[in-house]
Amino acid sequence: MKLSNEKVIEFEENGFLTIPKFYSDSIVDQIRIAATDLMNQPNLLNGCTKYYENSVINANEILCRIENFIGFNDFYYQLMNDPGLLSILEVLFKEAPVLFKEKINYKLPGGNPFAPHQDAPAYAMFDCDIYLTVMICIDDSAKENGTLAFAKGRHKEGIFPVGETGEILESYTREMEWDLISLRAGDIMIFDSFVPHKSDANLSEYSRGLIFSTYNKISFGDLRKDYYDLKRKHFPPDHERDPNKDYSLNNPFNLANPLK
Ligand SMILES: O=C(O)CCC(=O)C(=O)O
Repeated sequence: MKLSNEKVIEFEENGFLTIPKFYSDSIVDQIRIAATDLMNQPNLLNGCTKYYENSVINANEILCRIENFIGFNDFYYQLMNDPGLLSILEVLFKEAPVLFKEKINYKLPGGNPFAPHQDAPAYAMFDCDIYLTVMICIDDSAKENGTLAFAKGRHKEGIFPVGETGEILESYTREMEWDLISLRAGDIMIFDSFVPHKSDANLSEYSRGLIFSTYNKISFGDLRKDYYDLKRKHFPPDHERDPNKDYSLNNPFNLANPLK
């Protein structure tokens, strides 16, 4: 698929763009099966990383996110390195992209909100100028199940001041106009690392699974392994944690997240 000039302009003006029905129903089925498969994987030392949250509707601990899984799942490796997808990112970057990180946010019923944030401060340990994230909808994503809202056009203002969990200060978010983005399974959205975004809790009975694959420009190098080595050290999954350490505050690897 070739990105039209209108889409490129939309992206430059808003900090994001959407492409409806990027994946066919049969690919969406495969994406969903692979996501369920990962969800059911046991927590292994040095395996893919699972993070949990406390449900907002009952006392349960529920799976929030899986990261660092393409080494364990060839289907997702191919999906995220698909030449058609990479060629779209190349138009936006004006040079070739390389995968930086990947995650699935399952947002199961009871999943928490995400505070308003920009992604750029979460990747500030590297000196890339910008990152692009492709968000793939596994499920329909709407207000009821906690879809994302974006502050259109506010990606042009650099990094906003943040509090101790990495959330943009309320004195700034209050002034922003938030565009709630409803999407269908199979749609994709691409956004840059400076556009502020947030999401509400999932108070519905339907999951809101979204896959996020983030890329940097190849001229900054292939940083994925370095990123995940650092992340494992500073924000390991539960079963690899030091029980005497607090990982929650001022941690770029746990920025504006509801993760435990
Ligand atoms: O999944 C969501 O609701 C929010 C995603 C997000 O902004 C993040 O993971 O940083």
